[in-house]
Amino acid sequence: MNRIVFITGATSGIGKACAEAFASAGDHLIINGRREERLEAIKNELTENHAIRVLTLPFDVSDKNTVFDAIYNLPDEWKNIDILVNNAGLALGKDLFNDAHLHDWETMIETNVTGLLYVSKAVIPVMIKNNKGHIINISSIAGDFVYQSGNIYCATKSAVNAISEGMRTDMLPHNIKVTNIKPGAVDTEFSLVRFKGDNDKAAQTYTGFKPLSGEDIAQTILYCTSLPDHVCINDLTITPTAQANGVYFFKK
Ligand code: NDP
Ligand code: 8X3
Repeated sequence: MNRIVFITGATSGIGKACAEAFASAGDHLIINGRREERLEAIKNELTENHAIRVLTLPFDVSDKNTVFDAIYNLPDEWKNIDILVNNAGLALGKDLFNDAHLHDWETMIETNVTGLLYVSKAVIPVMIKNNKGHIINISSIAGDFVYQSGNIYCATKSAVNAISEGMRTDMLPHNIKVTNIKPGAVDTEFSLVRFKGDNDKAAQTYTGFKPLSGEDIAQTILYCTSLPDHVCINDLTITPTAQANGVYFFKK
């Protein structure tokens, strides 16, 4: 569709699937993540298979100066971002409040909340100038349902819910849509990261039912961005059929 789509956390999972979905739709991509070699591989693959342009923008979303430098210094042909997908995020640990590590809490808050704010603050001026734009914030069902040992991860996603509402309200005069997506269990590298490389624990998260895939979420996001100008999906909860909410699953 020839739009410029900026996706944070595009090196795996939902973000990578978004890059593939938008590329298939003919959009041009700015892809971010910390793992530069993965970004380059994704760029090569997407530009080989689609008639689109891809710009890699490796940075840590929680590094304030780097975020603003990278976005303010985008080449002219990349400045007019149409869609921002604030996807970069993580859970670190699944520990009771009293056992959890402060450093894990800090990293989750800095990435899921502060990083999302930095990237948004840097991108919004151009959307205001253009009097159009669409920001997709990847929250989670965990922002609505606090489960045992989810504590601060859930808190960061509750914060994303509130931030989305605040953004949407304040961006009304500027014709900028804000869509808050709340997925349930999606089989990505999320649990591997959460359990710090423990493959068995990560795999247990998705046993006994069919989880969502990154592509399921990406196709939903693509749909949200394909609606007429006057239509905005504000909030969208999407779970596997075997998941009723943040805590109830039917597992075989
Ligand atoms: P993945 O671990 O597969 O992907 C996470 C992405 O975020 C990676 O590309 C990673 O890239 C990037 N990332 C992490 N930290 C940073 C950082 N500091 N700066 C820039 N990029 C970063 O997990 P998912 O695809 O599942 O997660 C994507 C989003 O979806 C997250 O916000 C997560 O909270 C949310 N979510 C996930 C669900 C699930 O069940 N999987 C359910 C609900 C929401 P790199 O390491 O290269 O920096
Ligand atoms: C990820 C979904 O339920 O593992 O946001 O927290 S959950």
